[in-house]
Amino acid sequence: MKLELISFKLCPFAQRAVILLNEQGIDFELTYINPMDPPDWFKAISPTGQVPLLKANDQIIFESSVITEFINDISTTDIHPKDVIQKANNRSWIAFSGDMLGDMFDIVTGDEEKFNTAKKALFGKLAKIESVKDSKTFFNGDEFNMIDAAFAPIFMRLSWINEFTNNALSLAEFKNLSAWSDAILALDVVKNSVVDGLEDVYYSNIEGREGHLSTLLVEEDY
Ligand SMILES: N[C@@H](CCC(=O)N[C@@H](CS)C(=O)NCC(=O)O)C(=O)O
Repeated sequence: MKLELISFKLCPFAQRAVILLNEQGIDFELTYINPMDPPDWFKAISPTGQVPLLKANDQIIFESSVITEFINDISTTDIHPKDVIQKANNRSWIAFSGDMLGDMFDIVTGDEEKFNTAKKALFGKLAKIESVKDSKTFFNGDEFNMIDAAFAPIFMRLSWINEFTNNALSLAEFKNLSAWSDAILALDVVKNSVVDGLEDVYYSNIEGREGHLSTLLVEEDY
């Protein structure tokens, strides 16, 4: 099957698909566009105007959660836990994590009031996850599953923000979540899921947005 993933370098939703494709050892072509200024060919094939978009032979698959499930469907190994209740529970938390990316967008772009509201909302969600997470390496235990891939872009961006600021979004109060984040971010499949230098681009993106978060940046040399 010929696969082409249409992506945007900074997109956390597209990053999930890249992690899954690489973890499952599936060959694919990666094409970057800027969804804020999309080329005509993209407008013609995208129902939502959003990335990620997966072209499988000539069919268009959109919505990152559908794309990642499709990638798992065509894989030789199942990246979900076997138990159907545990699998459904994982999918629930994956859906929950989508709203966390919305909070993070407001954190990066918002003025002080919006930043504080979004931070409160994000930390409320993190506390809920901490309450169900145990001390095992990954969400379900020793194996890296789809839910871990779904949280990777969130943890990567939180760690960058903490590095760029005086730990503005520190996870220290969430012991199990912090250890989970460290385990995920240490994996090559996660490190290699973004282009080299994306951290600098993310820093510039925060600066360029001129929101409250940009006033908290402490490093000058990104
Ligand atoms: N629900 C979508 C969200 C994807 C999304 O928000 N993509 C952003 C880039 S990270 C985008 O394409 N934004 C352009 C737009 O909304 O017009 C998914 O999970 O695939």
